[in-house]
Amino acid sequence: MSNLADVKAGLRSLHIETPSWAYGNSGTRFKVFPQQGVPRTPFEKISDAAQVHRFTGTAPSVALHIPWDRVDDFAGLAAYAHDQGVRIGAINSNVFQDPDYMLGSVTNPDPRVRRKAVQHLLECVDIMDATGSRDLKLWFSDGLNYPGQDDLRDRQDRLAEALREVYDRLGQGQRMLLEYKLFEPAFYATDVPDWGTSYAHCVELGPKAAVCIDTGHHAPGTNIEFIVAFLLRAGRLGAFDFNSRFYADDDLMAGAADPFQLFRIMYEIARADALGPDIAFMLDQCHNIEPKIPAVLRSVMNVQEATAKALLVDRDALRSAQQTGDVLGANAVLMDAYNTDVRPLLADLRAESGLDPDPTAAYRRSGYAERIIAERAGGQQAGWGA
Ligand code: LRH
Ligand code: MN
Ligand code: MN
Repeated sequence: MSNLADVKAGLRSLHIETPSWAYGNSGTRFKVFPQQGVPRTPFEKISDAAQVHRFTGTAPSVALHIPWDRVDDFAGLAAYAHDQGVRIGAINSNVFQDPDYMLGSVTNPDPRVRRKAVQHLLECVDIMDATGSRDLKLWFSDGLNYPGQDDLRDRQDRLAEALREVYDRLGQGQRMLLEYKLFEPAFYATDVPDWGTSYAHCVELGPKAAVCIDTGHHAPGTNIEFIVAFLLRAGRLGAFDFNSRFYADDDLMAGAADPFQLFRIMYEIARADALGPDIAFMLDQCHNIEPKIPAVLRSVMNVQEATAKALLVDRDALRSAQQTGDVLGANAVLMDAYNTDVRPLLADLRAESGLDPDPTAAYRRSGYAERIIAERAGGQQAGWGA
């Protein structure tokens, strides 16, 4: 058994960043079902994110997506976040919705479009300067639908050139996180399809570049914890976009589809003593049919539960079973930890920090949900593209 004080210390060091877009309306390409009380502005999104931190004590930052969260005064937005008890986290760029990007952004064959995309990424670094954000998160939808549509290798050259310009603009303490995704919206070839491509570009760029693993961005059956272990060993794991998937990039609540996978991922993090701030543990999910703030609370708690179980793994016993070739014994050590009910432990931890042991019940009692439904009347609710 691991030492309980160590488990609690590990859990206290875990911070989970929530995404501004999780609080807005979202849906599938078939329908967005609007919900009452949804934020209309980036300020209201931050106010919702602050509720998640207020009741969990473990979600102190909120990621922005530009231009969805564009405001005139980003320093003012950061000050507002501070007043609400949170801060601005990663700045996510968006070079996937403007019509100019139909054939790609930074890998587009047209130099004018590439320039426009790079200018957007540079503007995101300006925003980081204003908000005090550490991380620039890049995801490119760039890719091809048909063989022969463009030159695969030229596109890698264009990507490298764009990344270099943006990387060189990063200030002290700022980082670039390069996210990969196997497919969608491109269906034949994606320019950053996998961790290997992202890793290779990061190594070429320098030490401020690291890989972001979005758990929904792999082929079915991919062993994500292997990728985690590999990147940790190489010092290039910068961030997670946690979410769950049953089929593709489903963006469901983290830990909902496969809590065992989340545990295996968090075990590799615990094994590397990497729960601290060097890795950004972010959520990237959309709540299409469930109420948004309670869904984010559930997700944060699911990540905490997976982490608690990972920290409970008896690493000495595991190592000795591994070294003596005790296959079943080693597996049993891992499963014992996974099968532990950690909810009482997390309830204790919350009580020790002056929080309600049940964040969801406390949120429900707070009246916040009723208040935002009453107050957020009129105006345009935020959603993808708003
Ligand atoms: C792409 C992605 C990426 C985007 C977000 C909205 O599928 O995961 O992180 O920024 O969704
Ligand atoms: Mn993502
Ligand atoms: Mn995604």
